[in-house]
Amino acid sequence: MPPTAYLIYIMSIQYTAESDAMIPNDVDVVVVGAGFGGLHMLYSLRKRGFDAIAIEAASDVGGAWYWNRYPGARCDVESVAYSFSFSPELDAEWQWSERYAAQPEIQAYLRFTSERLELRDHIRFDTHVDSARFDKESATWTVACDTGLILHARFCIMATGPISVPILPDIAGIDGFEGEIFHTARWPQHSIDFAGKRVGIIGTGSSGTQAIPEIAKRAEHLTVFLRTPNFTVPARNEPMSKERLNEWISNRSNIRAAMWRGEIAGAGDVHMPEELRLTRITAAREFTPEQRLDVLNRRWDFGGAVLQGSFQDVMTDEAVNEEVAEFVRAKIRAIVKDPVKADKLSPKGYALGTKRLCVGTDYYETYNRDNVGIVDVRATPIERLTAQGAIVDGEERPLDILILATGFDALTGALTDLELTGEGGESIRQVWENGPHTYLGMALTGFPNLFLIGGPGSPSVFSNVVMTNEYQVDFITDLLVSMRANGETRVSVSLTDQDAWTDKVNDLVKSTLMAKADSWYVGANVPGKPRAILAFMGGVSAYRAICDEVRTNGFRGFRREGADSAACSGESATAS
Ligand code: NA7
Repeated sequence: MPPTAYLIYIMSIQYTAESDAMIPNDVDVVVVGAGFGGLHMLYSLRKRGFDAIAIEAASDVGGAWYWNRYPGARCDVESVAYSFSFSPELDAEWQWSERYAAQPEIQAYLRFTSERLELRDHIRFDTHVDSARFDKESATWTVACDTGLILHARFCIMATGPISVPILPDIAGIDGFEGEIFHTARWPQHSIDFAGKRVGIIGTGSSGTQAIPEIAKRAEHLTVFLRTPNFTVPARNEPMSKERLNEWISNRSNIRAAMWRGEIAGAGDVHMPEELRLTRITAAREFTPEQRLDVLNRRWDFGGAVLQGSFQDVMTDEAVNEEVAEFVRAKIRAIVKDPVKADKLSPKGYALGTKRLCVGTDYYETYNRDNVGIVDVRATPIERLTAQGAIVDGEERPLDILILATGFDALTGALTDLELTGEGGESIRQVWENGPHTYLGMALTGFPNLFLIGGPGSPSVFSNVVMTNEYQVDFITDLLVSMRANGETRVSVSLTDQDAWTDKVNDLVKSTLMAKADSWYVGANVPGKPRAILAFMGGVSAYRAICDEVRTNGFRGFRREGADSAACSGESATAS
């Protein structure tokens, strides 16, 4: 062995031996990820006596809220709704300061949660899971990490988050650019000095839309390289008023119940007047044109993503959707003074909401600043990057900083990126070659004892993910508790049940406008990714009803076996 290789070998042994001394190698459950889903999963299992640990690639808790710390990063679900509901202690001891929480406050909330619930000693930070392999004989998972840590666990739970793998644009010359480059989803811990800098930003989804107004305030000049303009609605964020806080505290169990019934989405409507909220269950044709305009104006003024739910048929009726879309375009024309810029910013060619509606603050207003310009990269693409800037239309535009707000390999990326191998030796990458297949969005055939939280086939990004995650955590915990009580060691799902669920997920999108747009919701933003709807569109209420029914019928569809393989349970979900 050459001396350097030997040194690296020794160092890795010492590192593993020292750093992992406190972590047992054989545990009941490995939870991958310490964001909202992973933290709650860890707590829930440990509370019920399981020996569970979490592995987290970042240096702290937070998941997406650890990494996405770009200027302006803020949640588009209202803070009170974007909180855990399972813990009276957390409810009592934490107060949100704004209607929509910014990234630092959400990360602080998750740090507080991890401390208050005494979870931190059970999380291995700065550790990336490279592979997880199921061993048929022992019915255990072997989880291998980049630090050399290897864990053997009965169950493996992937709480890896729907938006955790950023994607980079394929631009010629990017490696030779000598300025600074940042991806919004890998933002550095230190603050970045934009003063006097010429900044470029690629991407105008939720991340770009939030970052642009903040960076424009500080930079000498900001060039927005715009490919597809998005529909952006004003957040109308504000400090949390005493009245709203009190209303939430005194009424939160009712509000949460209404969220579970699907009556409140949590994306702006928590404190919305009842009669305005109810328009979302009424077809647009039930209103006169004047009434419809009034509803749209009131919802626009109220702020948040509530415009998408203005009427029951916004996402299913093209004409209704176009009326709402044109309402937003009229707002853009009214706000943006330069008509050329306004036209460039006006979304066309796809229905509102089929690409995620962006919720911003002063987004369109920012384009009235003299220091903000737009390059329409469909008309004039970035030909290449040079050491000092970008060549567009044959001319070099000097740049000191380039920001990539270019999105994620959403929902599946975090799973297909690692070597996740099932009982037959096939990787998840192979079995999802034509799109993700799951049972209830929580389990998949050929991968016994593996569960997903917030993954494909669950309501995930079409819901308040905190709520959906909570439900899945409860479901999985109950299943594991029940298995332990019965002495069962292995749980799997059949291909028939998985196919039936996947068909249901795919069928739901067919009657909506969502199927027609090229969005990350259908994997269209990643070259080569199979086109398939990535999440369950039926809503949290329907999802919960289906899973409750499965649960009360002995976790139907989950085939459970004892150590001696004698005891089996969980008839097929499609058997009845
Ligand atoms: P998104 O919503 O996927 O937005 C990515 C943006 O980057 C979008 O405007 C893309 O344009 C643009 N993009 C990507 N690649 C390129 C290239 N090569 N050239 C020009 N423009 C490009 O990601 P976000 O991070 O903003 O938001 C993701 C979710 O995180 C969000 O919905 C919230 O749930 C939180 P395109 O539309 O593809 O033409």
